[in-house]
Amino acid sequence: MKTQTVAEYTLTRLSQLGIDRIFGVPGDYAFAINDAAENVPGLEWVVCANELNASYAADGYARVRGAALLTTTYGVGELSAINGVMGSLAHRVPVFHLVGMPSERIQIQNLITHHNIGDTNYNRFIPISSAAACVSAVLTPTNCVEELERVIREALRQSKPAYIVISELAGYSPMVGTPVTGKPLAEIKRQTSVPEELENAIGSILARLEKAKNPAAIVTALTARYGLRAQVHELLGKINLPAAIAPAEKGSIDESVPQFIGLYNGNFSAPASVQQVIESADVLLDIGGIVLAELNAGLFTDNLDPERMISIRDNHVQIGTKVFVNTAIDDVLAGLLAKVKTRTQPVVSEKVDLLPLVGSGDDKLSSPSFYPRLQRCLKSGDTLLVETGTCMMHLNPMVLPEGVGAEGQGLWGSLGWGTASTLGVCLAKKSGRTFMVTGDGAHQLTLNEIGVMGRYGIKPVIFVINNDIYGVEDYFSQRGHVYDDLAKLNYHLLPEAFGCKGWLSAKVGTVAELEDVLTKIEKHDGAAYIQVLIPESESQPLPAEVIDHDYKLKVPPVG
Ligand SMILES: Cc1ncc(C[n+]2csc(CCOP(=O)(O)OP(=O)(O)O)c2C)c(N)n1
Ligand SMILES: [Mg+2]
Repeated sequence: MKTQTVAEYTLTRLSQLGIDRIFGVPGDYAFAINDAAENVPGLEWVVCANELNASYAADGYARVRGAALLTTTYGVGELSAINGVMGSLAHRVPVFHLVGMPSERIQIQNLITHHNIGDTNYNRFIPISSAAACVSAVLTPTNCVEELERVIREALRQSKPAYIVISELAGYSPMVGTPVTGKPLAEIKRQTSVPEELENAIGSILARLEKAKNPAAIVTALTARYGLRAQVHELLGKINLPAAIAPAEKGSIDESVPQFIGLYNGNFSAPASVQQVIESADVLLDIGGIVLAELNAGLFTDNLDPERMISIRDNHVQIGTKVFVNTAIDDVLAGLLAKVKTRTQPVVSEKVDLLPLVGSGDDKLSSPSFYPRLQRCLKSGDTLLVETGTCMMHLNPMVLPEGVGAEGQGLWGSLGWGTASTLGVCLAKKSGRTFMVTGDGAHQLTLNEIGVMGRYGIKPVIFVINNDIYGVEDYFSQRGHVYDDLAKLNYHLLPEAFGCKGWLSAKVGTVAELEDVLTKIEKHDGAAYIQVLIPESESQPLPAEVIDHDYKLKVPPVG
């Protein structure tokens, strides 16, 4: 058999994780990678509209499949992708970012090349791109076998992106050494425990739970990143304690399980009673390790007593001031499942219900009339993507029906992620539909990915919330700034302009129009793209004291 090139070997090895698509934009320094992506069996190119979109799409794909491939070219390409890869780092999504660079023959002769700034510092971009990764490597024919194993192990262990540079020359050179054949992601043990620490951690958690009178749980997205959704559900069922999610963790658990009580978000919890259940719990099991960023903590109105918290993170457990290290999250959950006593006390909570249907007929659409109707469209197997903007304030508290997943970017919050990540989620999902809700401003950042969606024949259901402004900014600033006004686009015409075939496209401004189009979507075997007119006046500033508390700009009171 012909020896594979370094680029072919790299892509073959990475695809063995269960990755069948590579997102990116080609470029001359990356041709070896680009060609390999075309030739490696089982791998398909997804040529995106730009590198930022490609990075968001890879992020979306990895959230479903567990890992993704992204390729960009030297300098101009990789720098454009950094925002998206940094979002993957924040949300603990393993994206392998492969970049081509000028060949060693150019480097050794000190030749000046394009995509640099007119000097011969070829390594300028390596630290910049590496900053968005937990591990990086420059692959050569002689180090690629070893280095690739290190990079894969570390990216999966930490569940974070990896940055891999392959020069054009190295990429086309035959690899040296014995190729490794890897296992699919689901079969890989990602974290390893030190048995004594693990045993002590599990013992301490059990002791705390045994004494607890009113325990509760918060589940975070990290559990899903490590493929532990099923174990979390099993554990919740066994301990039978009220469980909430925070905004950035939307989709971490099935919201139809009897233990689910709603959204914990400090003073903005929904239903409001969730705040009391979580904050007054004598033991709070924090499964995954909540990140108390302000948007995940009710604009810093959270009140979680660290003494009463048990945080199970990817490789450590913290119980008050006790810390156990090298405790793999899967081992901790398995140990708890095996040993924890089944609790039979009923979960007492306010029933979380479907949102009430508001408005009818010719009534102008509003958020209260739109979201309940969207909620009723979602079915088991569907995924809802939540873009940053006012839509997330409606979608995060909205209870999802059984079997409906959700993804959002509630920590990194980069506008435009929703539209482009839809491409990746759709291509990664093997069944079920993908719904995406975006504001018009966010959509304008990445809407050129619609053409790519049409090209690859995916069938998302997209709602563009058209209020003609960067609405959420009005929540945090005074209304009426010129910088919050948007160019007014005929969004519903875009699928056609972008060459999408068989897309159901419409503009809806009344309840009747919305209901009509939702009925059509139900019967339509194809993508749907709906421009939803929502009045600008819905965006209103938050009370001044809430904003002051959030921004912490005011001088603190004396005493
Ligand atoms: C890349 C990026 N640029 C700017 C921002 C700041 N930002 C946060 S929300 C927002 C407005 C969102 O407006 P839109 O998408 O129209 O949603 P709306 O709130 O109007 O529903 C802006 C500009 C951001 N989060 N990300
Ligand atoms: Mg808007």
